[in-house]
Amino acid sequence: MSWLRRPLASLRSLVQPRRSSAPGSPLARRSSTSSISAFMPEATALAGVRDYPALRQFSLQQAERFWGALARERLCWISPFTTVSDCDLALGNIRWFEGGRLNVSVNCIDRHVHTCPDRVALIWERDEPGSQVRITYRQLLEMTCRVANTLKRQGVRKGDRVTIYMPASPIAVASMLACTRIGAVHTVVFAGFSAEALAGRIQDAQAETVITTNQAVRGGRIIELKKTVDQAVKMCSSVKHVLVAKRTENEVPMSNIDIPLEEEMMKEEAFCDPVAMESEDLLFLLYTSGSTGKPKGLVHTQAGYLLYATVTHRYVFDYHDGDVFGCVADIGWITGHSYVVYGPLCNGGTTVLFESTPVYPNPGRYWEMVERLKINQFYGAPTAIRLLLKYGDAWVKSHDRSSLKVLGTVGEPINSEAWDWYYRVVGESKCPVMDTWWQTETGGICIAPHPATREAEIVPAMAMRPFFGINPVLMDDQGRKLMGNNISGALCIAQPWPGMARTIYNDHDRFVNTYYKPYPNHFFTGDGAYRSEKGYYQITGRLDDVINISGHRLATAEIEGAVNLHRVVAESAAIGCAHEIKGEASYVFIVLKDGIDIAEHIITEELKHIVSQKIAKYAVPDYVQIVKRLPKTRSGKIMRRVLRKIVEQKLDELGDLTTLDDHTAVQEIVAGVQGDPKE
Ligand code: 7RM
Repeated sequence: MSWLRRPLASLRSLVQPRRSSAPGSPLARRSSTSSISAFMPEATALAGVRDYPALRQFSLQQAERFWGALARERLCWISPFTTVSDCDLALGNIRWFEGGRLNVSVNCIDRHVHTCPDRVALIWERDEPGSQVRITYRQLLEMTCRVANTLKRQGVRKGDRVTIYMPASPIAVASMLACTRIGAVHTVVFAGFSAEALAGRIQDAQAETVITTNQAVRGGRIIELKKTVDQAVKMCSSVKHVLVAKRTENEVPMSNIDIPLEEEMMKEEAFCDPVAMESEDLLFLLYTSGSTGKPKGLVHTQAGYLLYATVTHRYVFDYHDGDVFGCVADIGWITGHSYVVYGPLCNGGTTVLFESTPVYPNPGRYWEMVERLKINQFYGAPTAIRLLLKYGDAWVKSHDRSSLKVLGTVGEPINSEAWDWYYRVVGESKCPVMDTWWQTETGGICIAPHPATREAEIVPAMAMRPFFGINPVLMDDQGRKLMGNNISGALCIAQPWPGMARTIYNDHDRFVNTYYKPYPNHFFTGDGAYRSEKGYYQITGRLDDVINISGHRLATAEIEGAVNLHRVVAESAAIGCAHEIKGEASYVFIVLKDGIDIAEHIITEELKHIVSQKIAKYAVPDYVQIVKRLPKTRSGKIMRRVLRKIVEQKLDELGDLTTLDDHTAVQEIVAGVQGDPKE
């Protein structure tokens, strides 16, 4: 079956004329009025959509009709929306599908229970290989309703924030969906974050309820999740209840605010009425790093986010009914939200919840799982692929991967060697590789090789084509739009799409300043990109002080904030440097306080400990170098660009040093780096 025909046919049905009306005719023009009932009859009218380029053009030029038709067809509404979109990018005001009401959990569960109650919704791939658990849509509905009723009994109401600190598991997914059922706002915190990082996010969200598990199990080891929550909750006066699910049989200390989740939910009814939510009501907050030391809680809302996750899941991965979708991201990241939970479930799919690591119990884990679960689409991170490549082909080839149809990567640039290995060895040159570019802010995939025809070329290690409705532009330093091809610039998106973030929780000014001020009337992504001779996009990396370690975002300011807490550190500068497996690692320069003498290897260990306590293990610096002073401008700004070039040993590319205050700083650091035995 051709990849092209089915999805194109079904998408095309959305834009097929019901009454003939060429774009631009009076009938078509009326469709731009704000009332959905006025343009509904001809919303789907479009002459001349014969291929993907035409459909893409339609999605951009008649975005309202395109998204309106999709929203009506793909989502199940309690009451219909009256406007498709109402956006003002200059002010960062973004609204989609207003007037409409729906419930996300109904879209992700109930409607599939009506059509196929015994279809498997979740396959929980537990840490212990071979011990997977399957949950049907019927079972997921019951679990979700019981958790929802438990939350209600604890006093959780529409709009309340609930922090979820759990490993990937059915109860975690049921907890997210339970929030959506009653209109609570979930904020999932990656269960690898430290107590302090968790506390900061609970405080910012002013969450009164936390859901966690007694322990977690990963790579054969027990992780004391509940203990971390206990430490965090001590710093958070807002928290009234902690619901504790059991991942292991081990007992953990329970206090008077702790509630055993499974025990309580079994006392509740197995059905809970879904709350009708407005399209623009909050769905979830998800914290991500910006360029300051304070992570920002990006806000996603109900209908637009859900629609975008659903549509991108279906078309980028060519997902069909009955396929088993295996996204190995953790639910604590946006990838887990959009492509483990919301996209696949809204499409009535079967989605894998991966609890383990790529190397447990051995480096064949992913492919043994692909064989055992018959996974059709596999979506992972370049860092894991680079790691597995090092272990050799035998771990892959000893497993039957004939179920695989599409491969995907996300989170960071993939180098050609890793891309090639993924394509040739893992996919046996039969599966297209989707290098998908997107962000927490974009809600779903924005640039990926598909949608395109099956026959269309895929250039290795390139995200390539904007998704329907996505209009990327490149800007120069002066904020001028760069025309033509074979050019690089700041990646912006020129027109709104339903999945984009609506604000930063409690800080709309920061939202506008970060994303909408730099290039007026455009969403600024923070990334640089190259547009090739043929018009394809390749992401070149962050333009701000955000680094990307193993696909996880981190601000250099966050690392510095933790490092500066050490009693002997006077000041510090963190930068990202290339790392074979992690993509980037952090390299920290420190200046010691006057009169302090400490060996570099000792302070390195102490700083690693602090960073892991304050942020997370993945954030610990790989290198620490003591320097006498940092290169600064005369106005006192640290010149990280200079530090990066020194570490990359590109001394001839130090660039303009006219603003540098003290040239000896650079000479000293160069001497230190070059003499560094670690290099
Ligand atoms: C989905 C996710 C977003 C940042 C983004 C980029 C980088 C993501 C790619 C990529 C090169 C890719 N959300 N990034 N995908 N860089 N190629 N295919 O990762 O909010 O956590 O990170 O990640 O810098 O801005 S995120």
